[in-house]
Amino acid sequence: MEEKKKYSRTLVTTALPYANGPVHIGHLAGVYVPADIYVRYLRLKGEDVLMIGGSDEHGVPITIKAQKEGVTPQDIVDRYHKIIKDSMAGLGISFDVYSRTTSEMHRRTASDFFKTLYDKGEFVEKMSKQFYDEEADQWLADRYITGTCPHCGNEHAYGDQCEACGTSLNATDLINPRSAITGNVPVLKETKHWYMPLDKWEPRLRQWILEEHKEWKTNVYGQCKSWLDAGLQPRAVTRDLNWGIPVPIEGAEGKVLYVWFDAPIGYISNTKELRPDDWEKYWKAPDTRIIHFIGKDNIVFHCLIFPAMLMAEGSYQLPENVPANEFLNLEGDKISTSRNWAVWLNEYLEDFPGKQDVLRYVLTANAPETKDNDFTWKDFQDRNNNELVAILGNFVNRAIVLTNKYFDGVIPEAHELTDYDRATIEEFKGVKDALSQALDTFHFRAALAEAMKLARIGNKYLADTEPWKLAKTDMPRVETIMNLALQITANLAIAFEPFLPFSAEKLRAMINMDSVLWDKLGDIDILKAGDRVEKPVLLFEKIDDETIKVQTDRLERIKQENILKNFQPKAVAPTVSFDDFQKLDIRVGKVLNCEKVKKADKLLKFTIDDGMKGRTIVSGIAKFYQPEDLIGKEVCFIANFAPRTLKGVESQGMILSAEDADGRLVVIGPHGEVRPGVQVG
Ligand code: B3M
Ligand code: ZN
Repeated sequence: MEEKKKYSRTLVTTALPYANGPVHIGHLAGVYVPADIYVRYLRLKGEDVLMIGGSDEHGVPITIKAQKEGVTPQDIVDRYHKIIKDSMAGLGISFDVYSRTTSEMHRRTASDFFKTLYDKGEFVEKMSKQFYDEEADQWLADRYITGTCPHCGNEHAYGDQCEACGTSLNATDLINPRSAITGNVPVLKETKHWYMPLDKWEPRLRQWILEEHKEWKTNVYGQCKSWLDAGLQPRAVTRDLNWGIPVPIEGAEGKVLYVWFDAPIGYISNTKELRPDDWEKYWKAPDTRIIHFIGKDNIVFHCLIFPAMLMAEGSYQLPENVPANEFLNLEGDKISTSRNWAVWLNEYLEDFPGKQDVLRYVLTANAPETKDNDFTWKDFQDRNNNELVAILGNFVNRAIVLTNKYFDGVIPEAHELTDYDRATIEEFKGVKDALSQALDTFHFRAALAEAMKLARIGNKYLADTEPWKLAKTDMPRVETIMNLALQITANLAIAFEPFLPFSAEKLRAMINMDSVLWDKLGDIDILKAGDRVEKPVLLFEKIDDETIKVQTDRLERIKQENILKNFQPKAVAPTVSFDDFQKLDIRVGKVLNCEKVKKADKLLKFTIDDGMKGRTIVSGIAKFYQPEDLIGKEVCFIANFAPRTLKGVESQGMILSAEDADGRLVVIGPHGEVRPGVQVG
C-alpha cells in the first residue's frame, strides 16, 4: 500500500443545497449526516478541521420557484435559507459556518475568481444561438422552455428534461417549443458566453484522478473515468439571466455567472467569512486536506469542473477525496422536491421532538454508500425499537439502574478479573481499530455497525454474568461486573458521539463524564471508582404503530394529490356535427335491480327502469361496486347501442362511467331527479 500523505488540517465541505425548498432525508443521508459524523470524529481526535456549509441561492430553480409564487428570488432564498439553516442546527449538523451565496463576501470572491481567470486568458469566448422571448424581453433558460418530447410525445417536456420519460434534452430538441413565461413561440438569437476549455485540462485531470486517486470510491472513480473517456468539452460558465453574480467584465451586461461556477467558490467564500485571517492555509497549504461531501449528481462538478477552475487559478489545493453517495429513495419512489415526495427535515423535527438521533441513526445504518437505498417508515420504526431501544438503550439503562440499586450510584471498584471478563475486554478493545478504520475510509454504515457491536458486547456481558443473581451471595463479584459495565458505558459515550451526539451527551451527563477523547476508546479505566453516576434517563423510547401511521398516511395523501395534479386529459377527438351527436341516444334510467353475473367476476347485470318496458344492461364494473349500493340510483345509458350477449346475458345498452384518480370506474348519473327515459342532450 502507498504511504499516506501527512496532513496538518482538514477542510470538509458539504454540497450547498439550493434554497428553493427545505432539506430532506435524501440530502441528509447523502451529504450532511456522513459529513457531520466525519467531522465530529476528527474533532474527537483533536485534529484541526473546519466544516463548511451554506445555501446555494443562485440559479434557475430559484427564479422558477419565485415566479410560481409571484415573489422575488430574494424572498425565496431568504425564506429557505433560514429554514435550512435552523433545521440543520436542529439535527446537530455541526457546521463551523453556514452562510449563503448571496452574501457580499461571496459576490466579491466569485467575481474576483472569474476576473483572475479572465485576465489570465483562461476562458474561450464563443457565440451561440439561444432561445429568447421577445414579448418578455428575456433570454430563456432551458427550464423556461416547454414543448413536446421528441422521444415520448409528452407535450409538457422541459428544455432540459422530459419528466415523463426521463430523457435529458436540449431546448432545441423540443417539438413546438414555447416560452414558459408568455406561452409565445421563442426565437433563436445569437449571444456571447465565456467557456472553460475543459479539454485543455483533460490530461491533468486524467493523471490526477485516474492515476493518483485510485483509492476514491468506485462509484466516484467510475463516473469520472467515463466522463474522461468520453472526452471533455468546453463548458459555458456564464448565463443570460437576471439573477446571479454579474459577469465582471465590460460588454457582459445582463449576464451572470453560471450557478455551477459560483456555487463551489462558495466553499471558499464561506471559509473566508469564518476565518478572515487564516482562511488561505485551509485552501492553499500543501499540508491541508480538502474533502468534498456530495451526492452522486454533483460528481462531475466537484471532480472535473471545479478542479479545472482551481488548476486554472493556480494557487489552490485540489480535493484529496470526494466521497459521493448514491441516492436515497422514499418508500420505493425517487425523492422529489417538486412532487413533495420527501420527508422534510423541518417537519421531522416538529413531528419527532427529541428524536434527532433516531433519524441520524436510521439514515446512517441505511446510507446509500454504494448503491441507491430505500427509506421506509417501517424500517425507521424497527431500527428504533429493535436496535436503539432494545440494544443500546437497554444496556445503558441496565448499567445505570443496577449501579443505583446496588451501590447507591457510586461506581464500584473492580477486583480480580475472570477469563470471561478478559475475553470481553479484548473483544471491545478491537472495536476502536475497526471503527477508526471504517471512519477514515468513509464507510459510515460499517462504522456505525462497529459502534453498535460495542453495545451488543455490553448487553451480552450483563446477560451472561447476571449480576442481579449474585447480589445476595457474591457482592465483590457484582462490583467487578458493574465496574466493567460502566466502563463499557463510558466507551459507548465516545464511540457514539459522532453518530448520535444528543444521546451521547445525555449518556455523558448520566455518568458525569466531562471529556470525550477518541484516544480513550477501548480503555477500561475511564471512570473512577468512588465517583458517582446520576439517576437513569431513558435514551430512546419505543415508537408505536400510530405514530408511524400518521407518516404513511401523509405519504399516501401526497401520492393521491400527485395523481390528480399530474393528470393530463387526452387530446380532444375530431369534431362532430350536431347530427352526429344526435345519433347517440343517451338517456337517464333508474336501477331497479343489480346483481353479479354468475361466473364473470367483472360483470354486473342491471335491470333498468327506462320509462318503457324496462331493459337489461350488463356492465363491466363489478370490481368497483357492491351491486346493492347501486339499486335505486339514476344512471345514464346509451339506449340505441346494438345489443350484445355477455356470458349468456343479453345487454341492451351501455351504462356510462368514468375513471377516477385510482383507475376505478365511477357510474355517471344526473345531479337531481330526472324521470326515467328522458333523453340527455
Ligand atoms: N446546489 C446542487 C444540489 O443541491 C447544488 C450543489 C452545489 S455544491 C457547490 O444538488
Ligand atoms: Zn419524453
